[in-house]
Amino acid sequence: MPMQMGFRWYGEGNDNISLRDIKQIPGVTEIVWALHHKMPGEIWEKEEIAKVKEQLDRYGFNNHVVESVNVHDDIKTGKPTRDGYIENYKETIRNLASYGVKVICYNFMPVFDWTRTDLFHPVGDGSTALYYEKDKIKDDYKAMADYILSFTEKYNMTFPGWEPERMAELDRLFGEYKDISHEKLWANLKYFLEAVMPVCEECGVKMAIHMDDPPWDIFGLPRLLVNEENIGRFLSMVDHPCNCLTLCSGSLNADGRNNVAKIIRKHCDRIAFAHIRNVKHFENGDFSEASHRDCDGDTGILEILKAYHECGYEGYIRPDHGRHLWGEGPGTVRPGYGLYDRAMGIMYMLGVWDMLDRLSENR
Ligand code: DNO
Repeated sequence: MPMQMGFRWYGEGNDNISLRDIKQIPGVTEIVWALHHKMPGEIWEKEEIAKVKEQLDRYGFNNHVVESVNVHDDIKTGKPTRDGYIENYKETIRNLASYGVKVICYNFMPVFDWTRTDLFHPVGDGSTALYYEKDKIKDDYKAMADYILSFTEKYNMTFPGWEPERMAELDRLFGEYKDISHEKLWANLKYFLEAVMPVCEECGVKMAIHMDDPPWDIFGLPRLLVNEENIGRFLSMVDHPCNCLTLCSGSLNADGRNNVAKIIRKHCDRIAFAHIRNVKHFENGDFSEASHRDCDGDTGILEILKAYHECGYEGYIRPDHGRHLWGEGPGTVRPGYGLYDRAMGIMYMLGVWDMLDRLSENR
């Protein structure tokens, strides 16, 4: 079985890109989906899951990968209320599994999910891409949240992990993380995973943690999934076949010291979901996202695909963020999630993969 190609879709009425459009991209069998109206901690009900499955079935797409079921902050901070939220999470896992879901992507980043300072930064060829200006992410977390929320409000588009309800309470949230050191966060992650692993095993679901993006502490908040050493610690901390990774090449390689291909070769059996994205670094520490073509960035896309191929990777894969092209921009697409560049990314990856198949047959 080859790797299985997916495309992230925000759902009916919530994404300007339709399943009909996605159907025309060669090689896509998986829709990476979520119930985006759900707040962290809420149970995903069977009827809601069934509805999405029906929509995907109509186009012959699989619903095997969910991105994300977000984890409630009380679980991350280890509050006494966490047990109730963990019970809800288990119920969600059972409900998803009963409709065929196999992989659940999630993250354990405090307060903020992915963080960028410019959502539509000119790349230089007329397109725009997500951009990170290091000096802007210092202490003023409110300014950054306001910038992101100004988009969500203006264009009536919510971004996962940036729920306005949570962002409205930033001071309270930061207060709750005040005493959460890296070690406490590790312990809370372990507690959560040990609680859900038996349900995953019983249902045949893999939990696939997303890398922290960017892979370093921001605004004094600890981040864990940041490098090879910590990935190793994570996997051995809960050494269970259902405790897996969403290995996001772009998130990891925002720190140019991370060699993603090496990490793949080391942990391929525990990678359930691969996000492929290319990043271009600037000398001052800023970075821009780039097309999937190897030479357009510094992430080493060819070596990464070669590593997956050599390991016989059979898991799920998707192009991650793309640039915004040909009229795509604020209001028409979610930042990073236009149609065209992600579709081209898929064709690039499949081209490389097909050739690797051919070369290995001839060997
Ligand atoms: C960004 C995404 C992340 C990812 C979550 C997983 O575009 O890669 O938001 O979905 O971190 O929980």
